[in-house]
Amino acid sequence: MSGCTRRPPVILKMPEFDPLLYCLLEKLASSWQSRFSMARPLGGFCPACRPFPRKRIIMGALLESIHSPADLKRLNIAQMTALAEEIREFLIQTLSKTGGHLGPNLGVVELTLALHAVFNTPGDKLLFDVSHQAYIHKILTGRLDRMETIRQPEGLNGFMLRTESEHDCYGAGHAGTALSAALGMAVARDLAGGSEHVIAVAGDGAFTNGITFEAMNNIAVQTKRLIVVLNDNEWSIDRNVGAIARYFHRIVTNEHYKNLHDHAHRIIEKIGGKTAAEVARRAEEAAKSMLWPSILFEEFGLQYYGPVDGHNLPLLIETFKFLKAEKRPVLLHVITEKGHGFQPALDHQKKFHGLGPFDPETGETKPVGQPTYAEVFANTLAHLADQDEHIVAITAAMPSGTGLDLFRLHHPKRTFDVGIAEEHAVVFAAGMATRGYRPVCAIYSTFLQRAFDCIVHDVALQKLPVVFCMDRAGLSGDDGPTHHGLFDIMYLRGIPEMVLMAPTNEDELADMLKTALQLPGPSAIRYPRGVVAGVPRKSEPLEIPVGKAEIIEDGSDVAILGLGPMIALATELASRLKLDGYSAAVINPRFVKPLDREMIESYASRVAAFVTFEDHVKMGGFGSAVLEALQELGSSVPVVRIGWPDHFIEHGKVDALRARYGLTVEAAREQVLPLLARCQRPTLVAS
Ligand SMILES: Cc1ncc(C[n+]2csc(CCOP(=O)(O)OP(=O)(O)O)c2C)c(N)n1
Repeated sequence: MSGCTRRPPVILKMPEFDPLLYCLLEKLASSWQSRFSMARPLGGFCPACRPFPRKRIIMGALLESIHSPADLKRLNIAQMTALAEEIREFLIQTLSKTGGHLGPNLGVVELTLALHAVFNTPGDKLLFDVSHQAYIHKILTGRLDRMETIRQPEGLNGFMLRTESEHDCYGAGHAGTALSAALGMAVARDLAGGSEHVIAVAGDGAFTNGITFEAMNNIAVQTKRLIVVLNDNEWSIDRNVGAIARYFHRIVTNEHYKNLHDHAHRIIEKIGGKTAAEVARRAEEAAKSMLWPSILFEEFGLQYYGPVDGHNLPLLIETFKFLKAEKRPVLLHVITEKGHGFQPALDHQKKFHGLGPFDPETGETKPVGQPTYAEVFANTLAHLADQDEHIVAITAAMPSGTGLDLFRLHHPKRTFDVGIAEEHAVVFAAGMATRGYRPVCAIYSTFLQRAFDCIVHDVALQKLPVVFCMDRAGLSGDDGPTHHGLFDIMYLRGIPEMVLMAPTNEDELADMLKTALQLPGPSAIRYPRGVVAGVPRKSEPLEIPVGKAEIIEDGSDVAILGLGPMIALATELASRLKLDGYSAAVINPRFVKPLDREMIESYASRVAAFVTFEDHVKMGGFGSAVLEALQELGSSVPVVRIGWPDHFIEHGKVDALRARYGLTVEAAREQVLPLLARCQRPTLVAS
């Protein structure tokens, strides 16, 4: 069992993939006083070693010595290879406590080491698409000692942030931006007469995104020097989809690839001990031998190199040295394995894309107990689709996140994963709706932002009955500002024809889905990340009257409206105000649009104040809708709006951030009490 745990500095190369032989040799090597380690062949371990046994060392000696990319550059190849293993170990250990994007980062350890060994950030500009795979970049650029704070309150962000380090030249979190931003930097450099290199690393998933192709359409026209690295692991979060993914797959599985790769490998092996000029010549030879005609990229004007083994550090380093001197835009196709070196991540690719804390030995996570809103949504939709063959479900590369992989089990032919292509997803839905189908677009609130114009122009303007199911509406917590779903009310509320709902619990989510699917025009339902409220469920969802709020409790001093799960705060505030001697109404608005104006009018004539709670920015949100309605009704009853301020909210724990920004019962009470005291006598005096 101990055969897989050694990671000392001298590297032996294994010619063939044979896990059993590998482990035997490794055991032998370890008995030679740990002087040797071997580059593990791609994927898999011998049966005796599963699951991957590891001696838990938080930080190896090499890793400890890395405080900046300059420290990395002082290491030789053997040390860098050993460092790669130390980094893997460190990532597994650290993320087992913090959670995070383990699989993507394990896949780019060698790639990131090679990039930092060859290029010089912050002078050279290194961009990662989405940047969920930038943990190694963070480690190498002076953030090693803070890695254990990643995604934790006050800690490092899980993505690249321009404010976090001078080495983070571009922030991201949404997919498809790296090539455009890199081109912008390259063109800015050209205009300013600079000489820095610009390198964009983007996954094969990012190449399903329109913006990536919009950038490719421009690269060769705009600059002569830009390096694009296609990090191809055949996975998005789920398996990558579409023609581009198939195209990449065909390149990689082509029989010539292996021959070319072996040839390049031999050349690189022979480089050791040569003069600088000879090294350069050999590197060029190696890179050229990786030239493989790719009509797609060549037509875009990018010189294509690859595919190369993304876990072969010497090969990557020599290739980047060669590409650095290229005087035309290039694309290097790198083949990596998501989760490389950690068997549980290889066995469960989707789960290890991004996850919470896990057992570092087995990869197991704690069961969540309650179902999630995503699961309730998907199961309800599957049930409704059993009764209506026109219901179809669309996801933009998030079948597991949105729950649609559950729907797909029941209705595989009516499930469409279109890749990371939110705009296309919406227009595709519009097209299906024109032909009598009832498309449901399951897209996270934050990613639907991409498709705003398509919702307006293609869906709403044509009054098409597309339903938008927005998971992760509200604060997303650990992921931070790129992923908080805090703007959807603001961007949907102003669209004519739109019906916008927010359920307070899972049973109401099912009712709203049923209701939405009966509507003649567009609608949207926003619901939060995570597990449901845990209320009893009806056996059949019921339609609810459109534009009608639910009065949970009547009252005459103050009307408290809690949108969606924020109803819990509304109920609690009502209890507190009752203790203060006030009569508080608790209202579940259900609809942001159309707003229940009758209800608002009726309370406006009775109460001294309204309070609105929403997990959304205040500006343009639900409280603003109430204010507008009151103004149009000619009422001057004040509204205390509790929501997120005009400020990008950092990552952290939801409760702590709510407390910091005043989304609490206490904060609401402090604001409303003076209004009640001024306008209304307490109806009850608490003893
Ligand atoms: C616009 C947008 N839609 C969806 C996502 C969710 N998402 C995050 S990473 C990812 C997959 C990216 O795949 P790839 O680019 O191949 O990178 P890998 O994780 O495989 O390294 C997706 C769909 C996102 N970040 N942005």
